[in-house]
This record gives sequence, C-alpha cells and structure tokens, in this order.
Amino acid sequence: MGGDHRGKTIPQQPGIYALATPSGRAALAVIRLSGAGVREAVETLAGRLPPPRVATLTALSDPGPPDRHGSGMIDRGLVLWFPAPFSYTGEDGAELQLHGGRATVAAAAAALGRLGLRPAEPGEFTRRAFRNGKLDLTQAEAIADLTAAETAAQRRQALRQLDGAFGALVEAWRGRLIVTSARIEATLDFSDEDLPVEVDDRVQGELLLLRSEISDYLGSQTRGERLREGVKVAILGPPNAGKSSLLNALARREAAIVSAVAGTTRDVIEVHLDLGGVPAVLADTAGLREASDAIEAEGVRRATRWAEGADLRVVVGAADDWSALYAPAVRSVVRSDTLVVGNKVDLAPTPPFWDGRPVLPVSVKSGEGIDELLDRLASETSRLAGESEEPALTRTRHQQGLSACVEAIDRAISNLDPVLRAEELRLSIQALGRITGRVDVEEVLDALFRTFCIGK
Ligand SMILES: Nc1nc2c(ncn2[C@@H]2O[C@H](COP(=O)(O)OP(=O)(O)O)[C@@H](O)[C@H]2O)c(=O)[nH]1
Ligand SMILES: [Mg+2]
Repeated sequence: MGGDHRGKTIPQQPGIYALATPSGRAALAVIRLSGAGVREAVETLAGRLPPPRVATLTALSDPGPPDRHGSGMIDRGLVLWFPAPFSYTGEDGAELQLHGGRATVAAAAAALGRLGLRPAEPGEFTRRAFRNGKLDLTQAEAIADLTAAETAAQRRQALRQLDGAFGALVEAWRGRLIVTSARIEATLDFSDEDLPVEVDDRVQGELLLLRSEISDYLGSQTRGERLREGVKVAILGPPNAGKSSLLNALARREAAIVSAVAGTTRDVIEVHLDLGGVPAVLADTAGLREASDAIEAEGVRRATRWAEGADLRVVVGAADDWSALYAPAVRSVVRSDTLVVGNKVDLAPTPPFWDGRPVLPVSVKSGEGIDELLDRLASETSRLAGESEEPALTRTRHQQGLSACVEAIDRAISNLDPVLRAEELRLSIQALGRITGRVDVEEVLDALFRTFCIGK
C-alpha cells in the first residue's frame, strides 16, 4: 500500500530503464527509468531537470559523439521527472515519451547505457516498488493480473485488488494478531502481578473473534459453490435431545425415525430444504455419547465427520436433560459459529446461555420457537451463501495463507499454555505476513512496548 514516505530516505538501487510500451512500430514509445543516476541522465538528455511530475516537451540529445549525420539529437518528446519518493518504485524515476519506432528506441537505449543505466529485468520496477513499501505483494500480483487481464471481469477483479482492499484487510487482521501476541508475550516475560488479570479473557475473546472473521471471509469465498450445492447444516447433540424430531419439524415430514430409545439414529439422514431462497442440506445425526455397540460407534463417527464438513452446526440439547450437553463428544463438535437449540421447553426451562452462546428455546412438541429457529437458520444460510461486497480471494496462495492462519489461531485458542500459544500466534502472524509480503518479528516487540508500560 502506498505508504507515507515523508522523511524516509529510500535507498537508490542501480539505475535501470525499460521500454514500457510494446516494441516495434507505434505512435509512441514510453521508456521508464528508475534508480541511481536517473536525475543526472534526465538532466543530461534534456539539458536541464524539468519540474517534478509535469509533462515537459523537450529535445533529447545523446551526450556521446554526434552520429555521422552530425547531430546528437535523439528525438523531441515529453519528459516526466518523478523525484523520490513520489514515484512508482519510490526511487528517483522518469518517463520518456518518444516517437514509436525501433531506431528511436535504440538510440535512447544506447544513450541511457552510456549514462550508466542498464536494461531492467522482468518485474524489476514492481519488485523495487514492493521493496520500498509502495505496494504489498497482493498489489504486485494485481499488477501482473491487470497486465494479463483479457476480460472486463478479470480487469475489474485485478483493479479491486490493486486498490489494496484485500491487502489492507489482511494487514488489519495481522495487526490485531500482533497486539494479541504481544499481550501473551508479556505474560511470558513479566511476573503475574505486573499484568491485569483480565488479559487472558481479552486474549481469548479477541482470538475467537479473529478466528470467526477470517474463517467467515474464507467461507464467503465459497458462497457461489454453496449456493450451487446447498449450505450444509449438521444437527448434532446428545441422544434423545429431539434431533430427529426437530429435523422432521423443519422438513415438515417424517424423514427420520423418532424414538424414546437412545441411539435410534445411526446413520446420517439428509433432507434438502429451501431456507429463504438459499438451498440447505440438513443432516440428522446419531446422538453424540460413548457408544454402547460397534454400530452406534460407527454412527457417532459418521456424525462427527459430517459435522467437520458442515457449513453450520446446530447443537440440540433437551431442557430436561441439559447436563448431557456437557459430554466431551458434544463439546468436541462445537465451533465458534455453532447455534445452540434448547428443545423440550414444554418440560423445563433452558438456561439462557450455554458455553457463552445464547440458547434458542424451542419445543418440537408444542411448536414453540420453531418459526424463530427457521428465521435464524435462513439468516445464517444467507450469510453463508449470499452475495458479498468483500474483496475476492484471487489466488490459492492467499487462500492457503488464510487457512494456515485460522488453523494456528484454532490451536492457540485450545492451548492454554502461554508458551505454546505464543508460538501458534507467531505462526498465524507469519501466515498472514506471507500473503502481503510483510514478515517481521520485530513488530511483535514494537507492539509489546506500545501496549504496555511494563518496564516502568
Ligand atoms: N416433551 C417433549 N418431547 C420431545 C420433544 N421433542 C422430542 N421429544 C421426544 O424425545 C424423544 C427423543 O426424540 P428424538 O427426536 O428421537 O431424539 P434424538 O435422539 O435426538 O434424535 C422422543 O420420544 C420424542 O418424542 C419436545 O419438544 N418435547
Ligand atoms: Mg435421532
């Protein structure tokens, strides 16, 4: 992202030049210059340095010996002078707009060579812009995409990425991870009494939030696919909570067998539903508990596997047997975005919260709360499969970096040991840093000293 370079000196790499327009006969040829010696080269060719960033018509002359026609003049053209740091690369830069044609370009190139500039390598201007903080990696990629774009949609997508919105999104997440990481590092380096006790809660809260924001964003990128195939909703919970009854009520038909005998549902039963215009596949699954036989165990395994691949998990508990929700098999399928339904409110009230999540009270028997649940499911599915204004993920590289980040945050969330947590967060920060090309461990230390005044 075009950073603020006031007061910052950008080192000048060796001077380079390149023809920015296609070679061959053309109305115009644009030659671009960057780096050490550009100021002197422009001064020499144009006879003086033109005012910065103003197209100036001037005669360009080769300082070398006059050719056999008796003149050192190369061409008459426009010269643009971009003193550092306000140029594409951040270095001193210039553009020469000459008449198109091989001989003119060859004469200018020969002169530039004599003035100590060399031909640029492919991508060298953009590489310098990246190195000097003028662009992040995602914007450099956007430039490659833009020059390769053949359709209007490709061009629009590349332009959106070039405006830096995606890079800024990733950098904002990375900044928050750095601050959170600094909080954890602080607990490692300093004794407990120096730190407020709520640090750990704040860290956990922020990690859960970041995790759901990044995975929502990743999820939003598969919206089209979900819209085609249906949002996968897993109905999970302990046996006898009323999962099969709930599925039948939502589907308004007897798809699953309902029974008071725990462990009746052993396979995954899928029902296709239209939830407010978005297709959904609801799955009724075996009750999650320590299985009493091999077939039930297989059912639990299938339920857990389906839950892993689901877009949305709905955990159902029975109000009259709420403690069954605390079984490890149930806890293990819960994610940050899981909906909690408290069924059988005709028998007993449900607590308002479970595991920090609000409980949606329903009774399949009396029909209470079913419409509200359907509304809630519809809003969740449209969130998961609706249209989005967010910047698009254009490369697998970005997708992989974000996934690696979410995985590391997940491990940090479930790891209460601050040393391992800090390590996982370092990995999550690196994963994002690789996307934008900013990988700097010093930043963690900077954030640490900014956030706390511990040293006193
Ligand atoms: N009182 C009451 N019983 C319910 C309700 N929902 C389901 N049940 C009963 O609870 C038992 C278990 O239901 P089922 O749907 O098979 O539960 P699952 O094991 O979670 O699939 C059955 O006897 C249902 O009739 C409800 O809202 N209220
Ligand atoms: Mg069942």
